[in-house]
Amino acid sequence: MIDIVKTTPYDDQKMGTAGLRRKSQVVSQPNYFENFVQSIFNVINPTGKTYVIGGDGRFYNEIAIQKLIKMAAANGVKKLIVGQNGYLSTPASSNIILKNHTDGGFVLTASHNPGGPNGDFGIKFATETGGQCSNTISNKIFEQTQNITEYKILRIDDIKLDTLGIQKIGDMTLEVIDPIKDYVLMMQNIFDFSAIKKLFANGFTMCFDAMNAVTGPYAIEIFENILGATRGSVRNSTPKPDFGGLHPDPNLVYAKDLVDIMFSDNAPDFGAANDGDGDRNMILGKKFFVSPSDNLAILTDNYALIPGYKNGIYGVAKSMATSTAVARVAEAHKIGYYEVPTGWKYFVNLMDSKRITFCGEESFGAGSSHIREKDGIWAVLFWLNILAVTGKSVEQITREHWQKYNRSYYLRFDFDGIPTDIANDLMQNLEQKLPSLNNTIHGSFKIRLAEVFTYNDPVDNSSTTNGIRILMEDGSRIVFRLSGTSSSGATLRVYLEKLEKNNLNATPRDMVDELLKIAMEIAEIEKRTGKKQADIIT
Ligand code: VG1
Ligand code: CO
Repeated sequence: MIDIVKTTPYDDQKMGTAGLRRKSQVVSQPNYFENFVQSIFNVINPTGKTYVIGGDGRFYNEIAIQKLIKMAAANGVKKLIVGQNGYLSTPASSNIILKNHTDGGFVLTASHNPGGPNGDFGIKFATETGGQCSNTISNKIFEQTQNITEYKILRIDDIKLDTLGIQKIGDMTLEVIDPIKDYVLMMQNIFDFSAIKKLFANGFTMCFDAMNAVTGPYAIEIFENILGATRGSVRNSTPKPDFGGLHPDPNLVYAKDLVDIMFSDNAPDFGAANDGDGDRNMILGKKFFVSPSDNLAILTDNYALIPGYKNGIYGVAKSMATSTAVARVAEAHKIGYYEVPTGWKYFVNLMDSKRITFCGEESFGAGSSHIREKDGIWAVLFWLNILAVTGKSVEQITREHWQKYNRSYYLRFDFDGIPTDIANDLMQNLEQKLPSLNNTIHGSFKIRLAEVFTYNDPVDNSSTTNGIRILMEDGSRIVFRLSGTSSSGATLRVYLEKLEKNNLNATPRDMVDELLKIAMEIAEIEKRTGKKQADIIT
């Protein structure tokens, strides 16, 4: 029986950089999740359509997925494809959407944010493109959330999601699928699995940290079972609702155990980690870290070594805040190059129109047009493939890259938990100052251009502004943005890039120090936020 439940709006259901992300306690308020889901259904008119559903297994996933299935049935959805036990990584979900030509999908995740009752929960909504919905759609959904008065839900017992196969929920078909199988097939079609198998057979060692999140089972299957990495190469491999207390953000700060292993004397040859929903990656060599911006540049430069790309790539795109390392590679290979606002949704049109094949962000995200999301395990396999066919180490590959293309020293400084009005004022004040900054000299830097970044999408002609960039004459840059994924308060992100042609062996912190001082001063960070230094540096 369909229940029509009366409800009243919540005013905070606007999607950010990647879906809706809120404290678990906020999402579990009465009707909060239902309001948001019904608002999506009101916009997309789901009658007779097919959607994919999965999640990263975090706290509230089980409850949310039951609600979502019952609401889909009540709203006339024809078919749902659901990952077994409610699990699907974000990249696996994108693949299922595309492979089955479905009308879209839902991933229940707050991605790299912590989980648990005191952590965060979230929902990413994808369209038939396999990528997250555009701003136009998310604005329409927000409008619905502001006017919602009722939602529809099927009044039935909870649905069992542990057995593969097809069942009927009212008039709707529900298919529970293996979350891993199709993903593995896709990876086997891109990479040289036999070369990587040989690499492991010859004693190559790796440590992959799944951070108690969704990629554990994928990583065990691919790296250990299929490719033959030693048992135990994958750590923290069982998804847990609170990620075992870990913050599943694969960077030098939060993946500390892995970093300690990789910087110890008996480090394995290769290290990597993924985030909560499996779309981010961190790459490490023996006592060596590859910055995400360099990662994108290196993968792009080496595309021809990978079977799936050996016939050529269309082009490459990066988020504006990402370092310019990949721009130099694009120029050398004479391929298309684009800069978009932060967030994977901006890459989708470029991939669909065959303008780009690869894309990436400084926030540990890289991917290609095999799907419409970033893909953590894809990046790891890409490296394994490079290492297998070149016989070189991670460090060697990266150092040779710098020799060839110069080095963009790069760090991101996050100032967390700033009251929203203070953060907005800071950005506004900075914006007003921009014209007066052009051509001014600050220590050893001269500002060439200070501007609000505006992206004009070449496909749908939409225009989006995202952050402020200060470009120096020598190719160095300072970028300011407010985060669109924090679940409370505001996070100011300051991205610093120092371009170096000769000094290739310094530490990034030293190299960007002067830029940091300039950034602090221009944006009046200490005066306005009271913070003398960043909370997190990645
Ligand atoms: C952050 C990153 C951005 C990324 C987004 C979603 O957004 O900076 O590059 O696309 O998270 O990643 P923001 O607005 O907080 O800077 V995921 O892995 O959390 O979906
Ligand atoms: Co993620």
